[in-house]
Amino acid sequence: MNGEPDLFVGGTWVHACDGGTRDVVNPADGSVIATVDEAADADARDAVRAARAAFDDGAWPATPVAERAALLDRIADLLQRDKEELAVLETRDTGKTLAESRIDVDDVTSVFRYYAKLVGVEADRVVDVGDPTVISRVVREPIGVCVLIAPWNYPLLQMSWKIAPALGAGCTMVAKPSEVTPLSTIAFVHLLEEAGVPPGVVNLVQGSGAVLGAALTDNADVDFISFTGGLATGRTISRVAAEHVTKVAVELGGKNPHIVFADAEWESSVDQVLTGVFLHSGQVCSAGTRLIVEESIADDFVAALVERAEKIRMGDGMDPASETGPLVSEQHRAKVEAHVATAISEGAKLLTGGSRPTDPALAAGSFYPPTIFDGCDRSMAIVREETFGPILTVERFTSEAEAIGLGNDTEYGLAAGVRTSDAARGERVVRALRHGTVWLNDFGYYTAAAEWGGFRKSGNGRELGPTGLAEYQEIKHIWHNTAPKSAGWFTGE
Ligand code: TXE
Repeated sequence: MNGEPDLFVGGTWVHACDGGTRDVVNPADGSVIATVDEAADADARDAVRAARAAFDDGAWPATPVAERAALLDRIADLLQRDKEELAVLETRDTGKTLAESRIDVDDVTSVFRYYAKLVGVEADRVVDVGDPTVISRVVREPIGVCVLIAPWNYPLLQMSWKIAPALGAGCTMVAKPSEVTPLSTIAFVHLLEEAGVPPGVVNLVQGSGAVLGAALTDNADVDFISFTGGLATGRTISRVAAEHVTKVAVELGGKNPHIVFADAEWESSVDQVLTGVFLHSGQVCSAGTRLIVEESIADDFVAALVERAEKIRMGDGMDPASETGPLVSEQHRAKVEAHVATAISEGAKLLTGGSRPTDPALAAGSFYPPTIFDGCDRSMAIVREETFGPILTVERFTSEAEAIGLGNDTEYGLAAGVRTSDAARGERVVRALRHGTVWLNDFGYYTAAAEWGGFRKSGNGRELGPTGLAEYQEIKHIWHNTAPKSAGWFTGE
């Protein structure tokens, strides 16, 4: 960063082989906050080779579980020691508020602590095969060389959801953060080095997916790819990896319904629908972007939302008065604006927002205000496609079956919320929704111990929880006969 090498290959910090660099921009004011090395294809290939060598010839895959767990705990300690520094980097790079970045570092810490405990207790399985001379065991082994590709909305958090279980399982890896937001990951890899991660176990390259994609994903030396990002990229990676039959887990965002029944508790429902969609300016894969509200309360509910949305304070994430920051980049704001224009042309009724803020203090940043559209339906792109911005659409229903139908009427399936004071109905609806996480009378929360991932086009595989560790493990069945004897099938006569 700023002259220091930023690529970490085989335990050494190096510059890009072709001298490439990229300016990193603070989206709150458009200023360049750092210049980092931008890897070339050859750098990514070196990184995969280093990870391969560390897996095939290094000690890490067979390091005792207790040592791996101790390393994860040390990483958690260092995260807390450097919490403020990491949070500031994250805020300046992504635009999110400092309060949110601090929460991210705490969450990341809890993920390392969780896997530090879990790797020690996940036991092998002994299977009874009906023959007392046979000891049959099912054991878990590290899957091998992992490529970890993260997006820009939660750079440190998304990468840690991958690195923690990968390290815990005994894998080696190449991490590639988004080229838009590499800073916290670079700082984090310095922490991993300090914590004692052996050379070659974690390698880091940053740069454009288009340039590095082939080396990282179309590569027979890679055993597993964990990707979080957009649907189009997830499809490409899955297709390319299939050529090598490489295992892939992808988390590809969502178009998440938040269903509000007329009997829902009013204050918390208004508040959480608002937070669920406008937190981090809607740049959240599980953002509740589709409000599906019972007709009898819809007008009043939407009016209350508009009133609250117009009071949200936008500003630089470093300013404690800011409740939400800018979009991550000018390029991303252009995408959001294009979606809004299409929504208006398709007949959605704009209630608030819908154009850049006029406050001169926000003019240099890529800010976009909370925006609400009423009168929406599935024929509209704004209801079907992920915008990844502060846009809420409103659809109405009159029966429970209709609410469930609308909630499932999406090609995605990452997350959903249901709000009702009728417990039996709550249970019926959460079970009927085809989404990876469903919140009942709450929204947006997760824990390291519970799986996270999508149904349908929101992806496959899971992060967090025991399944998040299992993704990084191969399963081996060991059949051991303690009293060897002939099979007796071919008689030899
Ligand atoms: O994502 P990309 P983008 C959605 C959101 C957003 C859209 C596009 O709707 O507007 O995706 O965002 C790397 N081989 N989400 O273009 O391209 C890339 O460098 C290997 C949802 O920023 O998918 C980055 O590190 N890697 C999401 C990562 O993929 C490649 C969070 C994600 O970038 C690659 C972010 C390739 N061919 C955006 N091409 C979520 N699920 O939370 C790109 N990359």
